[in-house]
Amino acid sequence: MQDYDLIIRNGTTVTEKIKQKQDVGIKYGKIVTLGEIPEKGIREIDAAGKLVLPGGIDAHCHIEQKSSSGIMTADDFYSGSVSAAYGGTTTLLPFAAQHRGQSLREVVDDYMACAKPKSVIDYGFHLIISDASDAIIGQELPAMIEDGITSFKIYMTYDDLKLDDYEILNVLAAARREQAMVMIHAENHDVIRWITEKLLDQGKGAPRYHAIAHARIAEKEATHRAISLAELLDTPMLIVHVSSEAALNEIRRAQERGLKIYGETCPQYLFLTIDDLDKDGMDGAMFCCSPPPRDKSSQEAIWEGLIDGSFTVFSSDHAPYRFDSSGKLAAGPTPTFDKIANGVPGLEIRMPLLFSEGVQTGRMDIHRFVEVTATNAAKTYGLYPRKGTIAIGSDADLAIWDTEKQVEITAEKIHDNMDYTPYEGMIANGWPVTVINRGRIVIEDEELKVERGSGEYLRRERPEAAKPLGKLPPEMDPEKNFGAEFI
Ligand code: DUC
Ligand code: ZN
Ligand code: ZN
Repeated sequence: MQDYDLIIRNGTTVTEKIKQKQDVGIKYGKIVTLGEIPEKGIREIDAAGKLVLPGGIDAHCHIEQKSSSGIMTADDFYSGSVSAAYGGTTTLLPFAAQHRGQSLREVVDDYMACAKPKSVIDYGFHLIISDASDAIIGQELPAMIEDGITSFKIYMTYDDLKLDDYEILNVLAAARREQAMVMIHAENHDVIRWITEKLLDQGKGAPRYHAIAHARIAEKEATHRAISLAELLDTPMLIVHVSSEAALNEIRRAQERGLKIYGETCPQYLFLTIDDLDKDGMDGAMFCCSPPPRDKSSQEAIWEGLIDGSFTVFSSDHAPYRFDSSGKLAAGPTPTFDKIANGVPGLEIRMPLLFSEGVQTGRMDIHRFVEVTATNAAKTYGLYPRKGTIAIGSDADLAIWDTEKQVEITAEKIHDNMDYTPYEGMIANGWPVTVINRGRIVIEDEELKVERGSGEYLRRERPEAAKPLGKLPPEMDPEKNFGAEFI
């Protein structure tokens, strides 16, 4: 005879593979029974007519993070986690960002001090590595990975973040040894710098020129180069925030050749275009992010990649800078595009907009939706099967979706700390009405039900997805050409 803290009755559960009408029994924060449950629970929820999906994992978001040019995101761990929860997300993986000269331990300790008292849902950290010195890569990084921070992001652009190819190789070799997942921002820095200079010389500084400077070819070239470096050292890699068909095709080609190359895309590449950057006055600044939204045909290509399995994860890349002097307009009321903080918010709308425009329109299979919003992130970042699925023994992280509920997206309704949303006026058909994290009801009846700081830190496993193939290209054969193991 089981006793239950919570039973969700009569709902239809959906995982990456199975859709089934069944009850979910929860005890001590875990799923303990799936099927018909005769006993009573201390608390019961009737989910008749609703879908019960795994809580979302947002594997790319910037929360309480200072940009490399010193601008603070508008959301801290409280407002960020609350907003994510309202949109059906139960796990966050934001970035503990190293600025050059900082030790990784210090960065992580400081970030933990931000997150612990505030987050209302569970969270882990990726690192951002901007200093690829021997001490960082050789000693500090392995120690952090050993401690459960088993993924990190590196950049090929931005003056204060970018690594050159030599440094990237050093980082990849370390990731391979440690079985950590490398995430990479792939844009060619010098192409962007060159076009930017020419545009500014011609007096073309309006927000729309941001999208011209961040040319598709800069993204394609860097994606190709990043994949080549990863192939050289047989190191798995995930290309973040892919915006264009050309970059997507580089990823597809690598996957077809059997490489462990993964791709991520985000709402801004499905729902926004370059026309949004061309709004009156400075309004286009609200849509400036990198890479930028492209044209309609790119949108279509990105949708295809998400549906056909080319992309592994769908993340928000929430990078919230308010439309005022604390954020987008920090460099003055009419900055040129190169001085506008890069990023758009998206924590809360990530899943509802994809559900509405993908699943409800019949374009995207519901299992694929679950995969890209939750399961694959858990697998890619060492959280599976604790997170990202509905299975006995997994954390009870669930979102109960009312497929009939229509929500008009407005900045006023969204629970982040932003003064705008790029998706103002869009209608989401379907919304997660009850959100549960480790068995705790976080959102119910449009209200937050948990305390600040009640989310838990997640120490992560080394991801299976980050395991090298074990097959180096012939010229890198250590036996033949080097005489010893060298990476
Ligand atoms: N890269 C990100 O990952 N997020 C926001 C801006 C950027 O360049
Ligand atoms: Zn980036
Ligand atoms: Zn980002």
